Amino acid sequence: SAAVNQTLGIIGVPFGKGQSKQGVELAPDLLRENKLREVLQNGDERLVITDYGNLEYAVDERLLQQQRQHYHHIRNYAEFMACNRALIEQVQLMLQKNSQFLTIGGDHAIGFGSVAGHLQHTPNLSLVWVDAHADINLHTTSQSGNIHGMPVSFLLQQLRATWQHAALDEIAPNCLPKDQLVYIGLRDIDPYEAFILNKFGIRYYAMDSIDRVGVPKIIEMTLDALSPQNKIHVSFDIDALDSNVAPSTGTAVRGGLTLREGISIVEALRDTNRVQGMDLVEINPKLGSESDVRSTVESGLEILKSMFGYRRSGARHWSNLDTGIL
Ligand code: EXY
Ligand code: MN
Ligand code: MN
Ligand code: MN
Repeated sequence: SAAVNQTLGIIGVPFGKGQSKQGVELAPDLLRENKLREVLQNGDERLVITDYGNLEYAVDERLLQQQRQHYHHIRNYAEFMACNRALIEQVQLMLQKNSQFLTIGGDHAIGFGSVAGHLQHTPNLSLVWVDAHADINLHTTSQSGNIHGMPVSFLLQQLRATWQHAALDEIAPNCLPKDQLVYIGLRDIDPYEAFILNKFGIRYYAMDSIDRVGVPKIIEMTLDALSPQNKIHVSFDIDALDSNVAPSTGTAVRGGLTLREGISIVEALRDTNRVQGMDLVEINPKLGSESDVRSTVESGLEILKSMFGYRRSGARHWSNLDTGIL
């Protein structure tokens, strides 16, 4: 069924302090330069796109104090919180004015604010996290100290207590129930992350399950698991794709999704008509050759256009099509 007057808000979040490689903060503007808007629009006049530019934020003394007192052993806690606090507000603003939103990172640390903002607007939300990684470390389990490996732990009721000094109930009181999260594409899970996933019975479809049953079955199981009334948030880490189609990313892992599998996943989710928010994160144009960057950006745009406009089976929305030819 065709969407009627879809409105899409876009926010760029040039945040790269969730990890330590320079360049990921350049992705929002690079995607814009590569015709993000035109690609999403895809000639459909009923899709109204508003680009809200790049998110700005300011660190305050309270966050610096939390960092010094409780979170000094992980990197850039204060910046992370300041950025996500602003993003939580921005997402709610976008959803007041638009039927859908797209958050462009930046690294995956912004997945916290994007989903948390979504949850404040729409408490009955389901989350599909498409990634090579589980991003569910706690500050006490992370080996790297990189917060882009932790955002999911800020979202789940059951893990929130481990961030007890972060005042999460003030900025994002609504959390995600663990049964409304599904991961797809995992292939690099830390030992403590595996422990957490299994302890809470969190549903995850790692690459080996995709090998066994294929994407259509994975999607079927995913949708069976999620509440059918819920809106859906899709957080898409470009490193879910195989590094041959998305090489320019900070924590590439071989053996990932083909571009077709990635597109299939996104198309199937889109066809539920329940996707209300999406993130695309971790594209790093400073990594790899020029052609690596080009193919990574192209893959990212393919994923986005399948979510918001284009159909491989042929567009049915061309309102300005001259049908007088026949
Ligand atoms: N699990 C590793 C860590 O916590 O450092 C690697 C995380 C990579 C996270 C990328 C964004 O998905
Ligand atoms: Mn300490
Ligand atoms: Mn990630
Ligand atoms: Mn990842």
